[in-house]
Amino acid sequence: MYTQAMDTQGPESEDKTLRSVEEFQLQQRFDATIDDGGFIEAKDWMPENYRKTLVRQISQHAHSEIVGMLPEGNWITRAPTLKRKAILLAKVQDEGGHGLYLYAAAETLGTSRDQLLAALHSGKAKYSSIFNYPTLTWADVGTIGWLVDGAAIMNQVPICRCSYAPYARAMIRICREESFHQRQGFDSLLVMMQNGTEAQKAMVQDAVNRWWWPCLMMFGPPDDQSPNSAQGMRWGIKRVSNDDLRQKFVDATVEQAKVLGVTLPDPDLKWNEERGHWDFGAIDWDEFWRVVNGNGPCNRERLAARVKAWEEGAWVREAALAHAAKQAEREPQAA
Ligand code: FAQ
Repeated sequence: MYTQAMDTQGPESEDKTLRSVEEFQLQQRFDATIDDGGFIEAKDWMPENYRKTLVRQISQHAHSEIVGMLPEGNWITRAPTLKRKAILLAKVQDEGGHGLYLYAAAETLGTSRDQLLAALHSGKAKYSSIFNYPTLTWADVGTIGWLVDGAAIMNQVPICRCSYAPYARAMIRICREESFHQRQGFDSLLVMMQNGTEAQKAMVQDAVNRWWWPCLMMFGPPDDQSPNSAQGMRWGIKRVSNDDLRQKFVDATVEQAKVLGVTLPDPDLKWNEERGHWDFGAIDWDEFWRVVNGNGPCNRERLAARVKAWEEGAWVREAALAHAAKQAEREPQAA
């Protein structure tokens, strides 16, 4: 029960105290759910910073998916066979679908899709650094599947247990599809490495050389330089740290590289018996921040492509709205 003292304090202060006591209880319930490893639904009370953090991360993730359609989309018309073209088309469409699930998950937190996209188009919102690198040859497409989707899965599987249930649910389906993406990329490279000409093998090695380090950067800055990690882990949004995920990715990929017959471009890559992990060389964090801050090889091109697609799609949005308005007009008559 609220205290008697509040009865003597007049309506304004009473409201304030009531609100704070209620809020305190809501916060306690929220903390207990998080501590028990439970899930928060869209209708549940949540602290404002939890909401903001989720909108930030989920929308960045959604933007990454749709900007991520561009580097591979660049090769749809030039895929070497009908089979590879069909696979690539399906993969790029999947990435578009992932963007839509994620925008829908972000919208449940009270931010509209128009607001989210406006932040992307103005350059205010971030998306994954990896999609600011060019796809120079066909081997880049296979390498993106193998390494970029491989890194994405490593990061995304723990998000299937994220404390925000709509995000966790979206991730389950996304991870299943990403796993097909990774396999098709590996398969495409394996065919070239096993049956290809010397020039094709060299093309694969060159692609791996260019994508390896940017892939390691995908996991974000080192833990001790990651401002969002501690709170993200506390809230169960992040389940595994940036550095731990990066290490897991290196450990898994070294073995896959052996099967493919490619060399990973790191002279410091060495098995560490004591740690039970592969040691790897220093990452160029200056390059990472340059790319994140808009100065990577393709940042301007990627953003321009998204803005163009948005502007050229205006008539579709207008037509859909006009159709919905007409239907709404007809419905009462039908009733
Ligand atoms: N690129 O404090 P932290 C895919 C930013 S999907 C750009 O460690 P946090 C599928 C970070 O936002 C790939 N910015 O941040 C696909 C923060 O800035 P802010 C995307 C980055 O959030 C495959 C600042 O640095 N996946 O590939 C990057 O705790 C093939 C400090 O960092 C996701 O988004 C980066 N790489 O951890 C599609 C997964 N790293 O916001 C097409 C969900 C960090 O404070 C083709 N996201 N930053 O201004 C996450 O797991 C996390 O957000 C991290 C970053 C791990 C990315």
